[in-house]
Amino acid sequence: MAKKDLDITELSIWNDATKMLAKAKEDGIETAWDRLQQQTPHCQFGESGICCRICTMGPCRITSKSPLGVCGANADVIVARNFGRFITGGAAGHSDHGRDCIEALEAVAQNKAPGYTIKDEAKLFRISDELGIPTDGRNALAVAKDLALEFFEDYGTKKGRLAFINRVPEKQQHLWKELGIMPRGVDREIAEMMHRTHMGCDNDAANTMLHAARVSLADGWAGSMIATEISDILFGTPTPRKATVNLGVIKEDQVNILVHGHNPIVSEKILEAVNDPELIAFAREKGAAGINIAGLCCTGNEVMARQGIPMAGNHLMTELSIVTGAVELIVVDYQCIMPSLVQVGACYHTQMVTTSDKAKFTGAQHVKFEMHNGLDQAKRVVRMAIERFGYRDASRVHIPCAPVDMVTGFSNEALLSALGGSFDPLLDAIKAGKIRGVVGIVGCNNPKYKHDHCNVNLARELIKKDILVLVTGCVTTAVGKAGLLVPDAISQAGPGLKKICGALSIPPVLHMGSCVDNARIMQLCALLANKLGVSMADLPVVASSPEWYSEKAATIGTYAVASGITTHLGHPPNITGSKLVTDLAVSGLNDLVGGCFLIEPDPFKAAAVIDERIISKRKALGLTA
Ligand code: XCC
Ligand code: SF4
Repeated sequence: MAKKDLDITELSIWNDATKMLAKAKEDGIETAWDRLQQQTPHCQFGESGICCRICTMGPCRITSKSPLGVCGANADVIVARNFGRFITGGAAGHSDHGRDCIEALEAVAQNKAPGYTIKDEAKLFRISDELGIPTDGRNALAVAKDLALEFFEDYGTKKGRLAFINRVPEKQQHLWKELGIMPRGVDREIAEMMHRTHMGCDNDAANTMLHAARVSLADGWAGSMIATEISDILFGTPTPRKATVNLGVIKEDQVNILVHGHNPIVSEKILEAVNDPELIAFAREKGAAGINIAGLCCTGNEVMARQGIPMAGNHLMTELSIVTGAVELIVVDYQCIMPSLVQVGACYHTQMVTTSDKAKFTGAQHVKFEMHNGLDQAKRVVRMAIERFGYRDASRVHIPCAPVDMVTGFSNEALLSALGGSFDPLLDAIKAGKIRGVVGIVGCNNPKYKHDHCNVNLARELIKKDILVLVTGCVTTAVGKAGLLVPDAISQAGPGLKKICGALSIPPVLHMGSCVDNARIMQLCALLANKLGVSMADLPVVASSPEWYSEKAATIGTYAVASGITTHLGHPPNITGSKLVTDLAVSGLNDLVGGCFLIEPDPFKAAAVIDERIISKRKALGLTA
């Protein structure tokens, strides 16, 4: 069936995106939006979660005429199993990234990682103290070795207890024990979900859903949290700094290298290589004014939050960044990298380079990064980019706009120091109703929505209501482009938020990092709950992922909910084929863990629903609405 032409102006709220979409069309390039159209309408069985492919007596699809799979599994069981595996995919992604960070820390501790160092020794000692690792009179590398070992044990089956569990308020810990969802170890919960969802195991949907919560908690309070803390130790804890955002950060007269993926271990070395005087001289020889590095997605968030590296775009901008015709090379690690980038790159002169054996792409060049050769490999990649500059066709270059300013780098440490060394002023502001609540808006883009429409408008609506907004992941780029990540944005905030942020000279929307850095938001909530002596579920805090797409985003939402924080999603996961599972997600969980999912695609309505939640939490704490 012939599809009608897409109306480009309806696909994104951004000029840089629509201009590049028009250019893509001219250049004959297919994008995610085109392919979405080809895939629409989606398979209803898949969309509602009632297709089971777990064994070869099937695949089975549930209909009114065939309500049971061959084995006798009903829609509830099938939906819960599919959701369980979905969450497990996300937890595995974050947590394996965390494991790579532990291996990096260990290699540094063993002097096997030339060029990598411990940038934040104070944090290394602080966290080691927190976890009971002796630090007195010991050198940093010895402590780092013990810390790496402590974290490795979080992945095993033997210890049975997460290193950071003491960060979780006691009320939550008690509840998790009661419900049997206290996470014991990252790999254990992940493997157990795969076991439970094998044919003939966990055939009680609610029980499977509880284990999904447990898997997600192992991600939030171990896998992701470890990734964040080690990245800070190795590359520095983010502090507020200026950066710029949108496709305008790509420079017409320079060699442009984009870093994409999630783990800063690769991108930090590329950044170092880009500043190498020899390579800069080589770039000049080739006729470029210099070498420019910019980020995409979460690796972009990592190097932006720590080093102020400009951000070219979020998930749906990755293909479009190549369409500028000015990108010599994209170097990736893993996660959220569209395989189409290889083909789009081939339409220009853009080289795609992969670096992890976990994420090879047919058609891309593989330059394997390991801890012992990181900087050398980075230099090789930068050299390749410089060589590509000679193949650029100037007549096909179009950089569609000028970059927008933003401020990044609000780690909890940075927030604490902005507040003068104590979270009390933040709590006082919340109690006084100047800041009525806090909402973390996180996650992705999805071509099913007008690109960034929900991400941006939800943030705008919330700050108007004196709600402090924290962002991570691809939402960062959206609100950054909208001008919400600068102190001047307080002009768009309600009077209370305006006053507080104005006094502190901070934006009303704070960038806290990448997706694994949602662990920072969890830690902040735990700190606030502990200070108030309440459970995390009592806080006037809500999470949101308006335009999410990935398994990881669903896992983040689930660990937030399981930690007591109600989470708004623009659309439900593929669970609507089971009333039992859907009811559990959107209300039943509330009685169990103190939080549940709210589903609302419209950002303006979502802001109202989120606000209602915040009002009810405030009232329950005896505060004014
Ligand atoms: Fe991926 Fe982290 Fe989503 Fe962006 S926000 S599309 S998961 S890069 Ni995590
Ligand atoms: Fe069908 Fe049951 Fe096999 Fe799933 S596990 S494919 S429902 S027979």
